[in-house]
Amino acid sequence: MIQSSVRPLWVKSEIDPERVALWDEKRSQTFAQLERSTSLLISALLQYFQTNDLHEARVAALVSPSAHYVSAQWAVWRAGGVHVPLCTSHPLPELEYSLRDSDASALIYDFPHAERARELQLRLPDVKILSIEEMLAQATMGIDLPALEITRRAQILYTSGTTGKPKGVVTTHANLLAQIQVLVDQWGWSSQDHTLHVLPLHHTHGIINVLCCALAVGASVEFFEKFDARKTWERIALGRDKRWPTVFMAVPTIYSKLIDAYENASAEERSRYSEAAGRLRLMVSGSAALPVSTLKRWEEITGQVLLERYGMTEIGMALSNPLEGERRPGTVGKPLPGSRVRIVDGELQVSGGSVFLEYFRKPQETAEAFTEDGWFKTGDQVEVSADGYYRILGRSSVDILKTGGYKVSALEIEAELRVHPAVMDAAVVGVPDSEWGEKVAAALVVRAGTTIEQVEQWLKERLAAYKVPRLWRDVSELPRNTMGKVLKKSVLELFTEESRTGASAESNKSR
Ligand code: MLC
Ligand code: AMP
Repeated sequence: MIQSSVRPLWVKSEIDPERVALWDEKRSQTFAQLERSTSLLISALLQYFQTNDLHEARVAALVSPSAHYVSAQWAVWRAGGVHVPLCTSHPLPELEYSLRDSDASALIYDFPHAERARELQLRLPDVKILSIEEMLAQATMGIDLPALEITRRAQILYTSGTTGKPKGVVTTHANLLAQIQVLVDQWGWSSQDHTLHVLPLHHTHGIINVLCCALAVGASVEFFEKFDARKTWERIALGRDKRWPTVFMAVPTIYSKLIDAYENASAEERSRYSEAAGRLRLMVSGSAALPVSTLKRWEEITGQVLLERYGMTEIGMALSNPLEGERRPGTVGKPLPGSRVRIVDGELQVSGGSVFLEYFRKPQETAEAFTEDGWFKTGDQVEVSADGYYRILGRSSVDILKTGGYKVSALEIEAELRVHPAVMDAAVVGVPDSEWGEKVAAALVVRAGTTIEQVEQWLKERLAAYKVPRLWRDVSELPRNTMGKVLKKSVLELFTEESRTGASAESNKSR
């Protein structure tokens, strides 16, 4: 299959170009406007690189949730490149790591991130930094589009694993097509849908399940710069230009924050919110386990039974409760068409067209992630009921945590902490938490004269905010077994003990 227009190949060709595709907090954009800016960016990109095809060169993007984000994404794809979306709130070392690891040739940025882009340029002089506003102003229309086979690499997303630094998950256009098509069909997306987009745009949930599925069918997407519970409720309760949201997707922490904001609202507001939320046609939860108490409370206040599903950056979505039929609390439903699943020693394994190609330039890690007969090993422990509903029991590795829907690696955080000259030893665990799923917690052995606050501040400049521990313990030594291995269960008890007794010593902080 070869794509002929500038639209990605999963965007239906019959969509009326005059339909509104995107809203951000200031303005709207039709599909025709989006295609025009995409064409300009393609022409600018090909001109900068003096080529008629980017041939899978990696082009990173540091762009706010906006029409600019989407036109950059479409342009990189259509010019034959690999899109590497970066997190706009990450500190410099995380951004630098993604640029280096993906061996990016260019970085597209928008105006709010100009300073960041300049700082990155100093660290990476070989990466071309391209202002999206300048590209749009200077480029001219009229380009020969490269022929694009769907087996080409399209996207790299960074995901934490059990080993070291995050790995780049490479998906092809064919993978993306498979991931999008199944959700469009199974969740009944149509051009009449309008979705509020509150998720980050450097992970698969926000990119594929919300943004791409909506645009694929001509539905519209309304971006929020950042999730805010009160703002989201108000937007749900207010039509904008006759647009009422019909679909909403989020991680469990977001539903929990929405419930809190609802409980704190006035009686008049609560009644408006309940009435409006009841009108949406679909509300989905995923990326982490949805507590049954959250599902039940959400149903009480909105009348909506959240559709819970299960997925992973490497495989897209594999299991889902149904659009029609029983959504069983505490389960993630049944295999989606196109995903084959099996359980081996309690672990879920998946194969099918949605499964990624490789970890970028990591053949060994890629080989280790698959069985000999080609099934992807998810690392999730599951069980299945007699009538086929799957339940996620937890991760096989204690070192992979989920906090606010973000996957983080305890080993990555420990390794970074050990770089600090005053940290002699460090152990990181996930402490169960009703709002965040897990809170990242660190037990440290630090040299006298250095405080936990100093280490925390230092870490914030190096790691993404969601990786920085929220709970800390200052200890004289870490619990170890006779072989010298850190006992993570005992480390966890340091924190659960703290929450049981409410004890909070001077140097042991919780937030
Ligand atoms: C922030 N805070 C945290 C925290 N993050 N506390 C504990 N643990 C965390 N992880 C605290 C801050 O310190 C601050 O405290 C307060 O919460 C608000 O901070 P914030 O940065 O404004 O948080 P907020 O924007 O509200 O972030 C919450 C969130 C965000 C849920 C919106 O975490 C988020 O967008 N998560 C989605 C991640 C996602 O898309 N995952 C999908 C991966 S793909 P104070 O005291 O200063 O107020 C995948 C595959 C699949 O998983 O299946 O989908
Ligand atoms: P990521 O690597 O960020 O794509 O996260 C994927 C992981 O999120 C999966 O391996 C699961 O551990 C977890 N996950 C996703 N959806 C669910 C869900 N509905 N319930 C429990 N865990 C989930």
